[in-house]
Amino acid sequence: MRIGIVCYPTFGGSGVVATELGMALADNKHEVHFITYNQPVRLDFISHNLHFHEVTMEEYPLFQYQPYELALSTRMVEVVEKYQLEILHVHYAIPHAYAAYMAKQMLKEKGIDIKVVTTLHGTDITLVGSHPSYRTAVEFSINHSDAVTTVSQSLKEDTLRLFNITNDIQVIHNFIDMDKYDKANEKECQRIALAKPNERIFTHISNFRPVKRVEDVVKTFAIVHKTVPSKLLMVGDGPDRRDAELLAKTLGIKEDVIFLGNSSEVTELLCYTDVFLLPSKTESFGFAALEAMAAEAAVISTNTGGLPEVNKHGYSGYLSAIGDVEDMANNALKIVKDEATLQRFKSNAKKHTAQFSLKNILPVYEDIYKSLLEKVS
Ligand code: GMT
Repeated sequence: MRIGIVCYPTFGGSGVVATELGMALADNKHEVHFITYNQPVRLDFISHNLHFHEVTMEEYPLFQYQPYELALSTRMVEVVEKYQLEILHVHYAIPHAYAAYMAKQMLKEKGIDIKVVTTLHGTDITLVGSHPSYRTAVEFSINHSDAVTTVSQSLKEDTLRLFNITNDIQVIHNFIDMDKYDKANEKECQRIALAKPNERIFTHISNFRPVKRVEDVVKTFAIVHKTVPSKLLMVGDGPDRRDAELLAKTLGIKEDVIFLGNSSEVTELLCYTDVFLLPSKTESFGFAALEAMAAEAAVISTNTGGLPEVNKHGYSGYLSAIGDVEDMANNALKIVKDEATLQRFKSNAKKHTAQFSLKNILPVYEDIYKSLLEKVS
């Protein structure tokens, strides 16, 4: 099939999932075209069946805000026509689903029936999408997509609760390419570069936005650090990074909290990790936690949104109420208290990711595309 993928090209979960999906589809002999404003960060190669089309914008002094969705829908029309795409798979409703609807209408005028699949990722529904400034347009574009998917059951329920949805929604969990992690696990992990042999390594990866509650990461770690020699790796960048750095200093643990900034070497960094911390306020799925589990890290997270669908309480890690750093720290201490318990949680975490394996999830997306192409409109 010839498939266009529209996503944010950044380190955010939706862009990462969309890029991994596109690369896996290309591996499976489909022709994949990414349409976005930059080459996606995880797209590390372009091949004969994997293409990238940049969306460019014309600056004009009258515009206080650049009309990105206009440029995006124009580019979608061009690429669909030029490469005879059959499917447009847009990730994150705002503004991608809306722009895809416009592209679909423009293509219809030219006698082309492009099928639009919208995958909802989380904040496009829970935080931003349901805001009165966007709600009507988001609801319209969900209802006018040819197929709609959410990355968790919890996000489906949120979507049905927050919008008046007349379309079907299929839940397709985020996935992981187990082979990639198995290969990474085979490599020798140079832990000693970051921590002493007796130290436990905790990791947090995010875009450091308020929804991630990065200060809770530092507070949780500070409690654990009092009794267990340990290091905290903070991977990513964003508005709350500075506050987290200041908090680590105030709590007197600055030397053991390492801020690494954004990284494309997530698999390599996760190989050091014993426990992954994700104390988010809301999380439709928690792809970062799934990646950590695939790299054999136990997970301490909140029990919000789709996290209970990913992290199994008492098995792959523990779930706590939002903001309850004492509980998160106590749970972390239960995991790292002795080597045997830690190894059991780490291995359970890895086992639990099997149900999210690319091998299981990719055919589900392919089936959606196929069934749309079989439909006569
Ligand atoms: O978590 C973020 O801030 C990034 C955001 C995104 O859209 O890029 O992530 C969302 O999509 C991910 C992939 O499906 C999910 O794993 C994240 O849970 C979800 N984030 C939230 O719901 C806050």
